[in-house]
Amino acid sequence: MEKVITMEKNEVPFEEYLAPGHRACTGCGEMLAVRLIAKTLGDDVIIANATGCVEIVSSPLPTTSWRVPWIHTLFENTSAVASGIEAGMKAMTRKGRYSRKTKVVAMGGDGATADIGIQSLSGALERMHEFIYICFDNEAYMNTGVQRSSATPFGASTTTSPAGKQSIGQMTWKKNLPAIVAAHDIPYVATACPSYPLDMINKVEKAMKVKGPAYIHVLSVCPTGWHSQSNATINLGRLAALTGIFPLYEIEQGRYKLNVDPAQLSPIEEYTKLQGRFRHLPPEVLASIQERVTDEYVKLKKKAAEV
Ligand SMILES: Cc1ncc(C[n+]2csc(CCOP(=O)(O)OP(=O)(O)O)c2C)c(N)n1
Repeated sequence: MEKVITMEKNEVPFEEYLAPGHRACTGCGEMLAVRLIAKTLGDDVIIANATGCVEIVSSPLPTTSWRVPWIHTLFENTSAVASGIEAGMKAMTRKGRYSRKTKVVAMGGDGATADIGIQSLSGALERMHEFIYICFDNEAYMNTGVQRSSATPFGASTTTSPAGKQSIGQMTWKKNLPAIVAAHDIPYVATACPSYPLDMINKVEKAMKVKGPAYIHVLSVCPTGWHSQSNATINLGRLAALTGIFPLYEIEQGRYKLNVDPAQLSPIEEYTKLQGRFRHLPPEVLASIQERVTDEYVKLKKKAAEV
């Protein structure tokens, strides 16, 4: 059987590198993304995985769902571990003791990436290590009980930004991590979502060919933390792109390209009304979120129009 079936054939690679039987919640968008990404990466890969949902559900001792080399890392050092593996392989190749082109991949949640591990990520990007960093963004610290992160969207209720008489939920706007990563001038940055599986696979394939660091930011719908129906996961991922709340785009050598660009954005309520974390929001707050989303989308479109 052919190893990697490319986008042109509109098919998904057949092999499974994430075994069935992991312990993710029903309807987890993140594990769907991990499975598709693992299929695309293939077996010549070493994965450094920060603590978080992906790590916890895939490696309860003494078992593992991983069929490829995989190491559990700390939040703070995931990108440093990946850097070390890549540098070590390079040195061994130079000495003629290693001849494979093994891909090094680092993975972490939004807490691991945008908050606790951002320093080692920034260092690895600045040193231009040849690795792929994938952030699985479920928009909170989910495995520890839905605490807010800097990637939690404005207005979302979490256990540490609870909606109530004193607060409308998260009071800050979602940190724009792809923009922070892009500021390192690395060759490839993309956003993706498993609701658009072929687009996501295509981006992983591109990232694998990059000389230097590549970064993919994956929106990972989380029914447990978002208080959404488990069968709404795929639809929510689509609505995130169609409302402009989570636009799908890539930045290749500094050039922006929108991958899903509807003629008209859907109103954000189509997305927010399906999630309990936004249920408390009054119309005026929803209107201000709508305004911000539209403004940000216009800015992104302008960047994509630049040649
Ligand atoms: C330095 C450090 N701080 C805090 C923790 C506790 N902790 C374990 S998992 C986790 C949340 C991780 O959130 P995220 O990276 O978004 O991953 P998710 O669980 O949502 O997949 C935290 C805070 C820790 N293990 N190490």
